[in-house]
This record gives sequence, C-alpha cells and structure tokens, in this order.
Amino acid sequence: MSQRRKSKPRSPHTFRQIDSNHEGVKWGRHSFKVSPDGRISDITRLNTEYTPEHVMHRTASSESFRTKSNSNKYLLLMRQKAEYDGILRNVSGTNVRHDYLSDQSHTKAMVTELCTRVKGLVEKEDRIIRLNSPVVIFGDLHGNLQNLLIFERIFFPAGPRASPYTFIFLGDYVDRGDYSLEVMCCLLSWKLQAPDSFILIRGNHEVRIVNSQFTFPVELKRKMPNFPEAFELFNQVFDCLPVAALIEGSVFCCHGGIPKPNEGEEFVKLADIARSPCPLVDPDTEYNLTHQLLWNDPVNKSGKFHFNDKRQTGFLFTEEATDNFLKGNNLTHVIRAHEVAQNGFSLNHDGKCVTVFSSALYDPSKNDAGVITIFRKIIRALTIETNIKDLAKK
Ligand SMILES: [Mn+2]
Repeated sequence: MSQRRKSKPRSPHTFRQIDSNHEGVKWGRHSFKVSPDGRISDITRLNTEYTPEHVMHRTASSESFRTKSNSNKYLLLMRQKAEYDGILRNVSGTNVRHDYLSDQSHTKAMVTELCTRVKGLVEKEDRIIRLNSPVVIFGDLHGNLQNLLIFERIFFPAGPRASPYTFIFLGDYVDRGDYSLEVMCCLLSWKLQAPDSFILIRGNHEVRIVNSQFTFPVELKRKMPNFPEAFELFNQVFDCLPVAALIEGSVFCCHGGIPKPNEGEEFVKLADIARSPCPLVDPDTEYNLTHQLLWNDPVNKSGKFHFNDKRQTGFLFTEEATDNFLKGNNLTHVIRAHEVAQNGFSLNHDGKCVTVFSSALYDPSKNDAGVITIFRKIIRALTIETNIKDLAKK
C-alpha cells in the first residue's frame, strides 16, 4: 500500500487573503411565487434584518416586488394598452375593454414621476458604465412596444431584478414606431426597479434637436393633448443618459460607433469619452466626440475615417479605425446599434464590430429583431421570433 502523502497545511496567509478580498453575499429582502408566464405573486418579506417600513418602500427591491408599487402599476397599464390594441396575447386573464392610457390624469402623473425619478438616477451614473456578464444587449427599439414586451417575456418575465442578467439598451427608444410613449414608460419603470442592472444608453434620437423633427412630439401631443410639458420632461432625462458601457473591461458598447481622434492622435481614449458632460443638450456643438458615438457607422473601406454621406453628419469608421481604438484602449469588441440588420444583427470588421437591431419589421425587407448575449465569456447573437399572427387576440 502506497504511503499517503501528507498534505501540507495551508498557510494562514492564504486564508487571510481570501477573507480580506471576498465581498460577501447577503439575503435579498423578498421571496415570491412565479407563475408559468412569469407573473409574480404571494410576495413575502424575509425578516433577516429589521428595516423600518418607510425605508422599505423606497428601496428599488420593493419597487420591483410590490405589486402595488407605482412602477408595477405603470407596467400593468402598458401591457393592458398592448392587449387592448391587439398587439400582445392576453395572458392576464382580464378582458381589457378600456384604453386606460386615454385617461389624462393617469398619464400626466405617471410621466412626471417616471421622468423626475429616473433623471435623478441617470445623472449620477458614470458616462461609461462598467459591467460584468451575464448581459443581454438590445439595439434600436423605435417605439416598438410589442417587441419590447416579447423581450420582457423571454428574458425577464418576473422583472429585471429577478433575473441574473444585466440588461443594456443601446438607445433609439423613440420615433418612427407608434408606441414611443409606452416604450419609454416601460423602460423608465424597469430602470426604477433595477437601477444597477437595467442600463439605458443614449441614442441619436434621444436628442431633442433630432426627435423634435420626427414622430415623438406628434405622438405625445396626440396621446396627451393637455400635457405639453411631457416632451421637455422626457428630453431632460435623455440629456442625462450615459453614452457608453464597458463589459468585462473588454467589450465597448455605444449607439453609433467609434469616434474620430483629433489630428495627430491614433485613437480616442476611453477617459475622453468618460468626460462627456452631463447634462448634454446638444452633443453636436457641445461635445462632438459624443455626437459621433451616437451617429457613426462602420464601413468596409480602406483608410480610417470617411464623412458619413448617408447621415450627412458624423463619420464612417473602417476596420483600421476599429483596430486602433480596440488596441489603444485594450479592448476586444465593439457592440453598437443604429443600423437595421436583416437577422437583427450583423458583423463587421472580422467580427470585432457587431451591430444589433431590436425592432422587427422596421424596413420593407421585413427584418427580424435581434439581441446579443454575453455569458461565460461567449458573445452570442440571437434572432428573436416576434411574428405576432398567433399573438394577436383577434
Ligand atoms: Mn440611431
């Protein structure tokens, strides 16, 4: 019989190191029942520590897990609106016979509260938000409420806080589609419920000089004729949205793409993007680097940057520009939105630049919606089935 080797006792130093470095875990405050379609009920508070009731009601966790919290009431209104309009399968079991959103007193209080509270959250955020995986990344929504509610059912049916994912939206929430107001009310409600894991990045349509020329103000006026302040309230939130996200210190996310460096420089440093002002009302004239983050597109051409003819503003960036930006900042990939893609995503620059677009049927070629996930160091592009024929209740 072989002699068993005596194992060396671990040095106490090792234990001390582990002890001093770990961040620890703690109990969440709520437990609940989840139905097969993801609805939560039977919410109970775990009494692991004493918290006074008036403090409890102000935490994001109770905002998420109290069915009577304002954000949950607003989300229910948006789902009922979608069911009433026949763009979402009725799963609530209630037959919605009334368009609750047409009640002006509801919408005015809702928009005021959502905009005021979320502005208070996003203006404190870093301009580049640093995150770890797992993440789900969404591209342009453009007022597509139906697709957004399908994403909810697939990725966070019991709310973003009950999911291990961090959700990143890359902007262009409003204009073009019919439901910019409802899309914004959903996004802002979820932001209140999960401020650290529900991230809203600014797109070029989240700029009042842009959206004032598209459908957003017309839609607000039609749906809330007695509340002209709504347009400015939403845009004050937009002025304060962060402009980029960085995942695992390696994947850079923004709406448009890589900005052109100053003469004599090879690449734009992340530190310069992080200095983007807040609030930023007109990126074009106040901080052009951010204007480019919101507008630029990738191109397969030689050289580095070319004028963006298609947009008549910003630049097209080449693979060489992508390489310089990635190498200079020690990154591996860029994930951006801003351009429609047939399967919901497309790859440029040898897979180093990814485009994601999350609004189906946006163009005449009947594009699909896509999302990107990053999980265990793997980037995956998904096409989401959003065909509504079997979803509509008619
Ligand atoms: Mn765009």
